[in-house]
Amino acid sequence: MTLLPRDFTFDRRRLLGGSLTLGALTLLTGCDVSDGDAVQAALARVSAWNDRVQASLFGPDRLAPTFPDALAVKDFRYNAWYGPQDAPRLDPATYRLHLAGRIADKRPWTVDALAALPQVTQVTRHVCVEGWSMIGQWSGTPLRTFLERVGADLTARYVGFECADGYYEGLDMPTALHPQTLMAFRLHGETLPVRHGFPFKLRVPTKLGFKNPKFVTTVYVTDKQPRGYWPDRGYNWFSGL
Ligand SMILES: Nc1nc2c(c(=O)[nH]1)N[C@H]1C(S)=C(S)[C@@H](COP(=O)(O)O)O[C@H]1N2
Ligand SMILES: [Mo]
Repeated sequence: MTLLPRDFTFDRRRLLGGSLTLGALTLLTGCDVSDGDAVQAALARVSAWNDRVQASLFGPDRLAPTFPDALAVKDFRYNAWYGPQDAPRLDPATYRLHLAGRIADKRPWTVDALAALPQVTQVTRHVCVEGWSMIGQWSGTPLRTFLERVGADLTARYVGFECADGYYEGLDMPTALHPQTLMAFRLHGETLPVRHGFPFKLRVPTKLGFKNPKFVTTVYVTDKQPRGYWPDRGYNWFSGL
């Protein structure tokens, strides 16, 4: 397949996301920009439209670019709405990953059991909506392998995640089953550092950084679109790259 140059992403996002002026919005939606609720409702409709267009533009099998190991940054940048010293410190002895929703075997998983799953390594670019990106090397288990192992209903529409810091996110099932979507246990060959999400983060290279939840404590399968921490604060839910 041909990989599109990165500029394409930004042009497309500008086209789909940022190019509507208030005047155009008024024309499109017929609402007055001084009417706050109507503007919010109209923006929500444009955002939902964005999600639908993106879902149809990004085939579920489209692969994110991968890079040589030498380009992976060792001291990976940290991000959350709080400082790294406040990142939740999950105890590997007592940690359990809880399973909920449309999953046949809901027995909780220990860190050791997770670590025994088959793992792959990939070098991909993480793109944060705040304006930085970085190439990293993550190792872990394809989420698909895990979902199959626990008897998740793969015909359901979404997989949701809850995190130890109160963060929450969700993926559409095609993205959850995408071959590059990993439960990442290692960063640059080492156990995932606390600030980067120990014991694991979802590494989703076809999505913006905020759709990569860290410190995951619950995975659930559902037909109802899971809410997301940043989507609840105005970002697009789909946020494909
Ligand atoms: N639990 C949790 N996951 C999270 C976040 C967070 O604040 N809490 N921030 C998201 C955002 S916006 C980014 S850019 C990445 C940052 O991951 P990193 O610290 O490993 O670079 O984590 C994502 N996942
Ligand atoms: Mo981010």
